[in-house]
Amino acid sequence: MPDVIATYFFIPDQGTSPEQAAQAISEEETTGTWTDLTTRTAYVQRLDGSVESVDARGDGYVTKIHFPAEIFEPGNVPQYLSVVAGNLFGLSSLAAVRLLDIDLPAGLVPFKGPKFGIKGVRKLIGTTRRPHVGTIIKPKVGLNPEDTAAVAYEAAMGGVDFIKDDETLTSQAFCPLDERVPAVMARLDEATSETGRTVLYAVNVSDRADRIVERAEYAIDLGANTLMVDVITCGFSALQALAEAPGIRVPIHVHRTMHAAMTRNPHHGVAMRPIARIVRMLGGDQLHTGTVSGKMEHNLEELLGDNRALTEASFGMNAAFPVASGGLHPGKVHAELSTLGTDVVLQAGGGIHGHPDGTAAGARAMRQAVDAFLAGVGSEEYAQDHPELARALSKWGSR
Ligand code: RUB
Ligand code: CA
Repeated sequence: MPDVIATYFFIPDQGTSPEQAAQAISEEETTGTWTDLTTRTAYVQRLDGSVESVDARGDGYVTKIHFPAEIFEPGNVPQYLSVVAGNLFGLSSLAAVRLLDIDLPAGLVPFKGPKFGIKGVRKLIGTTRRPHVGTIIKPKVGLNPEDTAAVAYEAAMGGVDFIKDDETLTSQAFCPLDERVPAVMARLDEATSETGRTVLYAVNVSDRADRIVERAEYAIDLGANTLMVDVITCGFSALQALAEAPGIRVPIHVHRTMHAAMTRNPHHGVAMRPIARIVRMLGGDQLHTGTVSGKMEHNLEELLGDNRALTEASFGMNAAFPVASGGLHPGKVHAELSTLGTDVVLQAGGGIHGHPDGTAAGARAMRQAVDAFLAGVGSEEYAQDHPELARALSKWGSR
């Protein structure tokens, strides 16, 4: 089997050469440690890592390291991460180190990928090419089940394709899942009978490892047509457990709350790219990768590459749907779509529920902004005969 190749940015500690620093990663994560070993026998040495390249970049260096495939237990992603994203982050020979990307051979990808992905989710909604518009129910916590359902109904009537719980809402006493899901689904059924359109509602089933599948199956029994998981706080294994559970045949929307603790520092941590690759492999149908113009810090080149990692041909897997979310409103739709393309879910929480005329008008304004983009018309011009868009632009501006 070909090797695993991992790419890192790093800054060596003072007194360590770039080559020594890269070698330290290779040794720590394969057969070495801080000193020579009498136990590193000849047959063990076939599992040595090797440094393919070290190149200067910006304030530091980029290295590609080969890890023999045999070190990895096929299918065990926590173990993969212990190698390529393990002890190396604490090595004192490196002042900083960031995992940029991983390249796995086919033998280490015995995963099916997204069950639905872009094509499957589009099929459920009945769209072919246009971007999807989603909303996060806001406030993120506090609404009771009945009011949550009323907000969902308004959003559906306004034209969203997708509605989701926020990352901090699971099953607290003020809005328990067993009351929320039936309430929301009943109101969405009402909306469907009035509009003929299907809307997905992603229920946040994030929970401890031994309960998450049961919670997801329960949500589906209550009518959930999509699930959401906070993949960093729950762990990649939680996503895999959901995606592979035989009773779970609905899309899985993957939120990445806490990711920025790893991804944001350009010198140290784990970039979004390996996270995106793993989420797709393990069966995430939709994944947050960030926005061009929203409220969260991002690096444009990385964002575009992360979306490509979700959508490009890879081990025969379906493409996962990139989700742009965080600080979006109708005035930002043009910037998002012109940079990210139309295979994207644009999500707005505040940018829909903060509309001066309420949620339904906010949803309409987002859809109108998308329609304006697809028609090749500027949003200001389109707003002249679309009052909801006009009201949104007058509150938030047109960029
Ligand atoms: C956005 C929101 C999401 C962000 C997280 O709300 O609630 O949690 O998408 O960021 P709003 P990211 O639309 O009101 O800003 O998608 O970058 O992980
Ligand atoms: Ca949120």
